Amino acid sequence: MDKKIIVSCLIIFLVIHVNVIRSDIDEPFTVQDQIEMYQDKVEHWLRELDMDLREFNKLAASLTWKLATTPDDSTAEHAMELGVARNKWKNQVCASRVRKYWLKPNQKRMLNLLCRGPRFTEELSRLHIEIMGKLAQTYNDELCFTNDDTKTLQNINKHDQNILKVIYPGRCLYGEPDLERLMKRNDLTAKQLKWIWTTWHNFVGPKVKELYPLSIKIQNLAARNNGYEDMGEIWREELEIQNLENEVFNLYEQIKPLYILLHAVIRFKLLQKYGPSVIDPKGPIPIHLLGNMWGQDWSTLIYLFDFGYKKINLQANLDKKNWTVIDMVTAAEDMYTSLGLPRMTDKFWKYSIFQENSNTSVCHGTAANLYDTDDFRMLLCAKLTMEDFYVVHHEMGHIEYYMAYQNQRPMFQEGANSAFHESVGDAIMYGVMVPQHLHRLSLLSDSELFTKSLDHYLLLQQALLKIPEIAFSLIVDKYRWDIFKGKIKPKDYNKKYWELNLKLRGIKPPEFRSEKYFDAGAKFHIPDNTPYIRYFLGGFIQLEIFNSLCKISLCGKIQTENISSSYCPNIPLHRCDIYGSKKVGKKLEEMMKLGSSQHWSYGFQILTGKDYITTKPFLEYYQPIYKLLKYLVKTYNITVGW
Ligand code: X8Z
Ligand code: ZN
Repeated sequence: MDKKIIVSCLIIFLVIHVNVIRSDIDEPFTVQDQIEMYQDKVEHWLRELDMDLREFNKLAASLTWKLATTPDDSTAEHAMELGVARNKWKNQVCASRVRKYWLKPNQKRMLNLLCRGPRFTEELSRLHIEIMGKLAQTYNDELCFTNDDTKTLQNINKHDQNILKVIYPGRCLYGEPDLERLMKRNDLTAKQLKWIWTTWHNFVGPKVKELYPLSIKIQNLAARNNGYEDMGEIWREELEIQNLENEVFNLYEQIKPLYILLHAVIRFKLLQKYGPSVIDPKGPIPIHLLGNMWGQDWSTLIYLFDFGYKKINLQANLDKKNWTVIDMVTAAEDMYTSLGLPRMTDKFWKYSIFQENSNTSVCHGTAANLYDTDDFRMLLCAKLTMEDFYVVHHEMGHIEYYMAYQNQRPMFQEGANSAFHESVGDAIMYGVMVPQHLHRLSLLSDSELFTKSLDHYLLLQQALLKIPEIAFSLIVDKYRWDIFKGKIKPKDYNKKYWELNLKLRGIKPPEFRSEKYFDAGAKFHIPDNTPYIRYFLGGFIQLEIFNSLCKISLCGKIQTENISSSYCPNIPLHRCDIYGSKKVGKKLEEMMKLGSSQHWSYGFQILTGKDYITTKPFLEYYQPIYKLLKYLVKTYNITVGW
């Protein structure tokens, strides 16, 4: 649609729909009558706002998709005009005088959700959109190697010049997925890994730092303009958890013993591989050795463990299957539909992008809700790997959530909160990573299914993915909350980032990193300005959900502490096969279809029988790994801590 048409349509909406409820109600009625009439009037107004929102959401989603896949200047301009118009509309709607105490609870909730958050003036909103666009683009820039780059690499590669065949002068690579994938290779030397890590961080961090402090200032101005202390307060408010800042540290303390043991054992294994000249046996782990650019997912390090004479290797089994990426998506869809959840739509199959080399601008896994009938899409640059098999399930979880709440009014077409949205796919993935289902997918052979060490192998695979992610996600947002508060200043960005890494997860950079760099800026969600504590909370919520789904599949209903069924088999959580249970899908859908119409605790109660998040299922699931790690520490006299 032409930009001018969009904007003029929006202005018509504004004139019609804003301030309708300003007129006062006539007197000769009882208070109850007046309240009811007022509520009706407000309802009428809200229905009109619904229409506006539906239109805004649809236009914004289609522009965001275009920007992520085939960006051009005119789409960016449209997105800017739409953003400014949406902001103006919100400011006007939220300036309306409303008697909140007379509203129905859902009306109050709708207006609260709509009017919370930053308040941008038009000028600020333009600047904000422009800066955010540039920041996000920085992350997607290609890194083209010069002669000098390749020379330094050749010095490193004295003995094996060709191992990094992909890097030569003039060659261009992306951070995601190209360099990210190189960091996962276990055939590279520590020096090569360090080279890749520093090349990416040196390339992207400084560019992000040029704009980042300004982006913080703009967001804080808009936050204060609506009565908040800073933007961090707004980010936390979205989760609707009292005292979130303390609560997350409280949760982390409970799983820290597990993290510290995993850290100790991994450091020990890396020490065996690289030797004490590369890794200090008692100190923090250098980040480039962890099999992941950001040290957030250590699952590629599973090869360091020996599980007896019969080595299980899921990746090797996946390779043998000759699947395409599409087959992976179909297998994920089959998992969801087996639970009675809806299939992916025709538009999903028509418009989604799954493959690597698809020439999209963004390669970070994304699930898009186009807010148009049956239009849900996935954007991935996937290869046939177990990691991408996980990402496919993760993104499909978002899409099932979109589908479940599509009949809610537009303001409630969101997750219960962002952490719930991040949890659905991962809860289902816990159900995929059980022996029975992997065997069903022929990712485990008949004989492997009865291997003694299978449980340990699968649990360790999950532990290496999930436990480091929890520590990382806490750092990423603690860091940004402190930046928003002004406790961390631009001149200390890097120092403070590495201090947090050292303190909370015992990880250090490959070498001293000056303030010329901005290493946090080399992670997608920083230039993309996406809050990250959702993944921290999600780490616990997904196991709360999976635990409950498991009980439903086994016993037909949820088990609460007080009421437990007398006839319910006691199967360990990591062996719970939920595939095919329609009751599971029904219960999950019951929670998901609420969208954001209720506080998250309401849906959580339906699903789990309680209204608060604990670490209990998490600790229960990883209990065998905790024991295994303790055993390894004792047997090999491994140093713990850093
Ligand atoms: O960003 C994602 C998803 C999209 S919501 C692919 N994740 C986090 C990350 O990659 O850093 C999933 C796990 C953590
Ligand atoms: Zn996600």
